[in-house]
Amino acid sequence: MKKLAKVISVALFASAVMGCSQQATDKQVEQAEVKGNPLNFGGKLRTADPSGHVWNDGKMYVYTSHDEECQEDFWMKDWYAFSSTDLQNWETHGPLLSVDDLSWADNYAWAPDAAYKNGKYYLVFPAGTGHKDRVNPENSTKWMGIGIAESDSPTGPFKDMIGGPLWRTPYANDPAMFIDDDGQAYLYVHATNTDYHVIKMADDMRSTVGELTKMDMGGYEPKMEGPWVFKRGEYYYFTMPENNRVLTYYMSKSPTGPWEYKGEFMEQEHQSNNHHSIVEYKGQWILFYHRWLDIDSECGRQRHSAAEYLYFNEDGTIKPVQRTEKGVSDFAQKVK
Ligand code: FUB
Repeated sequence: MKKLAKVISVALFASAVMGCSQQATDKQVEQAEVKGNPLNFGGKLRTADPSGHVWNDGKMYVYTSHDEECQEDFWMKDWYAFSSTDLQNWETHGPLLSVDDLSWADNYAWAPDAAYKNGKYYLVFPAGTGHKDRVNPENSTKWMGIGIAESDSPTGPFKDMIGGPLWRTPYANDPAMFIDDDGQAYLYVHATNTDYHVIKMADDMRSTVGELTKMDMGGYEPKMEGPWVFKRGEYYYFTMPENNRVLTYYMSKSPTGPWEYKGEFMEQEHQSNNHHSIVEYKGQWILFYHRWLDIDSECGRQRHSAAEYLYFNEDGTIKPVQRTEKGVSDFAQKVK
């Protein structure tokens, strides 16, 4: 009898332990399921500078630059895209284009943007040549310009349409293409002595029209990178990584200003650069950006694309956004 009691208590103990560990496993699965950031693009690709777009097929596409493992001084070679309908499960497309496909550049495949016009998809990209001498800047040979490539598909292959940059001077990168409701495409860039400028694109998207024109920024023009312009209701938003780190913005009733500065909506992290895009998908506004995280890395923090919901106040101003692990992992439930 004593023996039987012992067997029963061992069995009960074992089943209790198994129950607990099953609960722990369920919890881990649950936690794993809600983790949305960094975006799970699969594989070991490191991505940065995410540019989100929703095209006619109803999917979200994110166009990114691609960080080489432990790369030297942002020497980057190609661009990728990722598509999803729930912002949690992503399909990888690419490389869409590489600097090897260009006759005029061999490096610096930096922050891309994309556009859809006249039934064609466009990849707008910065690329360049030479090297930056950080010790003796006067010896630098680095140059960058903006290219434009075309495809019948949002995922390429993209072909360099003009076989050269849109212009050679000024040095420029970080293009942002905004197409207004009337179909006019505007190009904003980060350029030498030409930040806060805008230029119109020709209807065939193969050239620019007129000059780079300085916009009225209301008297506040800090150092910037990576502009991103979008429209919501009656307002246009000119957003940027101020000092290349803190996400800040201006508002206007026109895509060319005058702009009114509204301040910060995402603070900096790790004293490192950020680069973002903002897009509405299925009624939710989404902020794509990148984080510097040490994930399976041999050289410390590297860049990874991430996403958060973006909310607005009644007057159209943007609410501050926190970086989260959850990100937009519950998007499918949210928009059900
Ligand atoms: O990814 C290369 C460069 O770093 C981008 O063009 C900048 O905006 C910064 O993110």
